[in-house]
Amino acid sequence: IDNGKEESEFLLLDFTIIAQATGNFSDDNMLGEGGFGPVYKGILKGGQEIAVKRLSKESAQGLDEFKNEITCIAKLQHRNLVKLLGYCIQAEERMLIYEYMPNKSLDHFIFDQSMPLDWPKRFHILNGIARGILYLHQDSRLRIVHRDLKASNILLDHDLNPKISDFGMARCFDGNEFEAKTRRVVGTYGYMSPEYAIDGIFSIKSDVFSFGVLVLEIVSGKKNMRFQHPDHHHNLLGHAWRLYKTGESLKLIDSSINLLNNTSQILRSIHIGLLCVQHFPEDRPSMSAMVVMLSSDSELPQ
Ligand code: ACK
Repeated sequence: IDNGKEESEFLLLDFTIIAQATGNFSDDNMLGEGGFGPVYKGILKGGQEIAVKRLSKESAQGLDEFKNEITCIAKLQHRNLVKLLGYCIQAEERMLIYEYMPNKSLDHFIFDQSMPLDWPKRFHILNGIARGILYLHQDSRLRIVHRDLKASNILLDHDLNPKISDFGMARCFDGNEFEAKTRRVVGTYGYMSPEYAIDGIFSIKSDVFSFGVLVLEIVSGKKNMRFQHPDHHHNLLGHAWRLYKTGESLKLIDSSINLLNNTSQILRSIHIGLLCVQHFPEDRPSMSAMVVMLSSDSELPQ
């Protein structure tokens, strides 16, 4: 794999070292089941904590995603992307080794009411996610469309800094390519833009849509049901509009948190979410505009 880096920048790990680090892939060390196989926690001899994604042997599709993830992410480095430390290809084994993220995924924080995030933390997380996506979309050599941005793919470090993970479905576009069409629509309903879910057309603007869903989920604490159940069509969107239009219903978000200090930022975030989930991709803003809006202290744009 030509990753444009010296191989020595990676931990090129031997199977036996990873087996040792993860207690022989014991169930106790299993963090969960990922897109292409189980993920384990491990500790290297020097004390470094790692997360190991182990490709299930039977999945041929997984092998493509595995290769894709290495070629895509190996070139990238940003504080809001989970760092790939190395990989292992030995006999039948295929593994990816990542920095360990102790606070797991954002999913737990937004939808588990027992761990509510305060507003400054929520805004910090939104900002970090936006910066991570902007980096993917604006890399000088490549435009990278993640294609599966969702709360369970945003991992949190010690200080609850968000990092984007799971590049198995990412696609790298060269300088002249802006959108692509696929017959194999992969990703997650609820976060997929209409043009991608229906026609298989994806671009950076389909990531912007998924980001918009994430923003609305983080602000409202509600999971998007769009496309999952036709009866709940526009469930989150309707909720967001109500929150946006009636200052009164902002209290619904979380009455225990002092909203006064955060109201304009909350409204601005909902506004951003709604801009990003517009039906037509050309109407959606770019991530650079979103990063500027999220970090601005000015009042909500008219
Ligand atoms: O939501 P989680 O707790 O966070 O469950 C999933 C599971 O593995 C399957 O993807 C967790 N996971 C994935 N990568 C990492 C990582 N680098 N550090 C910590 N946990 C991880 C993810």
